[in-house]
Amino acid sequence: SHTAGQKDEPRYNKAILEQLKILMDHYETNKVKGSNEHFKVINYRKAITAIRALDYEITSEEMALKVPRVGKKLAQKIGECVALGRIKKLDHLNWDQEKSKTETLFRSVYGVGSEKATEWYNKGLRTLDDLRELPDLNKNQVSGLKFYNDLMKRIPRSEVEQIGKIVEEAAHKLHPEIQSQVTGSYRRGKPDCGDIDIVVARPNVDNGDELFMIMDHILNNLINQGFLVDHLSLPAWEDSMATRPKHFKYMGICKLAGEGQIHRHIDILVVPWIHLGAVLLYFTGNDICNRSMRLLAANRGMRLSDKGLFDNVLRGKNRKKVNEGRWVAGRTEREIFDYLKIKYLEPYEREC
Ligand code: DCP
Ligand code: MG
Ligand code: MN
Repeated sequence: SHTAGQKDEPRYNKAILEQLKILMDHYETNKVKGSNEHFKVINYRKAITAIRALDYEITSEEMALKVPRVGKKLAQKIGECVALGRIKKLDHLNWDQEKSKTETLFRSVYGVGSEKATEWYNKGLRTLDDLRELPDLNKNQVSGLKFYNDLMKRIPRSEVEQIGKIVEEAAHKLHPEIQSQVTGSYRRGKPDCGDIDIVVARPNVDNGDELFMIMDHILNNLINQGFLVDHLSLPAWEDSMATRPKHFKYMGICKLAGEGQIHRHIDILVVPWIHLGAVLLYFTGNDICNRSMRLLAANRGMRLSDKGLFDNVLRGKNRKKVNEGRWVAGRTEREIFDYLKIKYLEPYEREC
């Protein structure tokens, strides 16, 4: 998973933050796929971020309600915390602090999800060194553990830029017309990033063979110069029956040349020109913004994916779609916003 690096200890609202985090971890650990626990976790995360940014103490439920991202239910819990010293809900939970802490630690390793974390905890494993001795780790988990300390560190914008230039140069060496853009949290203007997300496309090229060749060339160049040091996931040629042109995704570990450089997680996408807007929109995020745009599209009988916006989507029972719909937008981001009839959001406005 992509976990942010350690933040400074908060100066204000310490108890509130601590207890909300415990509840959030509880819902994260116990969430059932597709249940509303998932949204609960998102709401908690948003509220915690907002409270962490405050430069004053919250002393009442009313004050809590005025904090952006804090809704009624959460404000009530915060009210309990300031009045009683403890959120009541915590007493009702079968809260196992060691279990939760350990599972959170395990989940912070690249390639480890909730199920694995629980399985390992139940087997009696407690530390990262315990995990390192497991004989059946997959390739991602091995790399995640090997580079754990480096990957936990945030990447300053200046370094993201340097890394972006290296990929762009490799692309331009093949053809100067090829475009390479850094997306993700960098494009949203964050001061530092968890990883580097790069989207590559060549004007008017949608053909899978050519896109695969572009990816292949860029990767070989980056491997040869010693920039890519480990691979998490290589682009593959599966799903040849797909109705839309294919995307190629690479995930790996890179490191800039020179002393004292840190291993970084890099994602590179090579995509059809016709889908570039949809990919930029998806890969710029953030994930919550993506989710609400998809929901908005669905509410209008449309479907939004990283391949574009589709209209006339037929849905049957349980809103299950029965056809793909007709592709109506996706060459540019603006096209998608326009078709959905919503105001264009600049990347830095997509912090939902
Ligand atoms: N994304 C998504 N849903 C996911 C994962 C990713 O919609 N489950 C989209 C939105 C993200 C983008 O892909 O913004 C890039 O994914 P990252 O995990 O790299 O997230 P960010 O770049 O936004 O943040 P970070 O700084 O942690 O890398
Ligand atoms: Mg990112
Ligand atoms: Mn990423």
